Amino acid sequence: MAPKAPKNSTTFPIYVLNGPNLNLLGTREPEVYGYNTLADIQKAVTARAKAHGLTVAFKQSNHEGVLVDWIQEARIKGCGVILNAGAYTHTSVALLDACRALTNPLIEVHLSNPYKRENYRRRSFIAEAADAMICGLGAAGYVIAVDAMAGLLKEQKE
Ligand code: CA2
Repeated sequence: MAPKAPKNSTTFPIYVLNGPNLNLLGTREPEVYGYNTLADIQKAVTARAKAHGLTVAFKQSNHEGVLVDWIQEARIKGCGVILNAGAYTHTSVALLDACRALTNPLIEVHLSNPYKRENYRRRSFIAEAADAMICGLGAAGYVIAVDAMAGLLKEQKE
């Protein structure tokens, strides 16, 4: 029998997962992605989670399989997932399948607004599994996602 995902958000972290090239944030294309580095975002997200009494497991990988592994890990060891899958958003059925197996809340985040950009960015595989999507707000979108996650986790407990 599949292990039941934990609901206890005071014990289990929110997994904040970042996909390919997001390690380059703050170094190039600031007009699209802003001036914040991923380390800045991690700091802001961790502080906001703390204010809600929550913790964060913040990770980035350029590798699809590693992201699949972390989503699977979050299913067992996390209370929810905030995912910016980067370009894999638009291509990865493997990430969609992993996300579909989640039983805790999933919020998709994008720094830019993919709907204002190239046509190929309009399709999100992640969106088919996500409870919510936040895009176009830059780094603030991650912090808003933490607030939203706190709300969803509170609803779960009620
Ligand atoms: O807007 C987002 O957050 C994206 O997920 C970012 C992805 C892009 O492929 C998605 O369509 C939307 C790309 C992340 C690349 O980040 C870079 C940051 C600085 C320099 C170069 C790339």
